Amino acid sequence: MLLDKSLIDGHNTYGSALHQKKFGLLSSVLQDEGHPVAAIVDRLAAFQIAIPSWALGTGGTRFGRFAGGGEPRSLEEKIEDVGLLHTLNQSSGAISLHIPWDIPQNPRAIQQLAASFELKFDAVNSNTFQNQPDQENSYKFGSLSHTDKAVRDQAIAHNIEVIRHGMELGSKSLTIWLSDGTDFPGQQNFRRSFARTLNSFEQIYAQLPDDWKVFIEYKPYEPHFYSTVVADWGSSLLFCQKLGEKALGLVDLGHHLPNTNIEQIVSRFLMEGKLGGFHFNDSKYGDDDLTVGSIRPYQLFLIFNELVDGMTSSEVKNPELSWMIDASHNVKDPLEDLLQSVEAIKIAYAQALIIDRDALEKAQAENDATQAQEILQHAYRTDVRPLLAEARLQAGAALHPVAFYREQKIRQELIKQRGEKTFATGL
Ligand code: PSV
Ligand code: MN
Repeated sequence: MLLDKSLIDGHNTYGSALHQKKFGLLSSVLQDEGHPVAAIVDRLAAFQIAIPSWALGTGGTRFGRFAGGGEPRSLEEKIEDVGLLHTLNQSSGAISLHIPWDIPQNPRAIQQLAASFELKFDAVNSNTFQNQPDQENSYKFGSLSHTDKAVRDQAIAHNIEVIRHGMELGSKSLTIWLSDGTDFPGQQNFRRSFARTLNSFEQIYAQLPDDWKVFIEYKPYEPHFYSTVVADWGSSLLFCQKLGEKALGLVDLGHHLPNTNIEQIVSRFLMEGKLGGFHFNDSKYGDDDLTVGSIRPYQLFLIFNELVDGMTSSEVKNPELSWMIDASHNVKDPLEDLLQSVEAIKIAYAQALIIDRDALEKAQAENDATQAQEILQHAYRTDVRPLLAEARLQAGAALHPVAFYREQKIRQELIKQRGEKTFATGL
């Protein structure tokens, strides 16, 4: 769906006076505190977060799926939806595809379509967690870690095929989430499963183009409930260290056991120059894939504190990161949900940018835990939303993307175009 930009101008003109008042007040306070407001706004405007192709339709659970209307029916429509998001917020300038859910039939045309919305292709994702109808060997007992070489070879070939699809589109990275694991003690030998997986990863790694990276995503459980081959950041880091410099860890916020200190994991990965990127989402209990920032916004802020610290410290040598969302659920309009997720990520980033780092370092040197908390929470409790709105305004996006989406009845329009009962490929 193509949006008439003059509608955005109208929306922005209407909201402009109130925005200027809020932005003016915040700018003057931040400037008094010594923050370079214009530079912060520029950094926020430049920050892009990739949208997962599988989150554009309504998610489901193993008990059911309540599809909404107007879901994208093809890869082309998924790209159009991400284009729409990007037009609304100018912060969603990339899409992350999942193969075989999103096989591009005509890569040139797909690339042109994406370029028409100023979209790039972020990491391509392989899928050896589901059997495909025409597939010879089953992944019931694993894929890259399988005891049977024929199954491993099939899974390796799939990953290489995904790299090929990515190359055709201009993607520069492959994300491997390996669901392999066991459900019962004794089912497999941990050491041998690891060795088989490493060997499979090595064969995939050998096929990576020079300017590509591979992200190794970890997850403690699900679909298997006793053990997972790449269960945690330690296993991911171990594989990455053995594979070489193009292999980097991927942190999916939902892939941790309750109360794990994710910000410390982020710091450790950065310290080793081994952080590849993120799958942002939020959760209360497990891998809930809820809207980013909806449950634990303080944790998200603490993660960004580590990221800003790592990205600005001369001691840290980490490649550029891939910022991606991995969320989807039953009850919200997926496009509204994604707008909220992007906003939450940028809020955490903006808050982390206004932490008084010199003062924090001093408090740490003096073991002043009270002062350290004052400093962090002063930044966290600052309402930075006018900075984000200003960044959007300067970039030509909508001042209030969700409100605009509703004013313009965009979902209703998509339903008119695509129908009430449509089905996006994905989980
Ligand atoms: C697995 O839970 C995961 O986080 C992986 O990133 C998959 O690619 C994605 O969700 C979609 O199933
Ligand atoms: Mn993920």
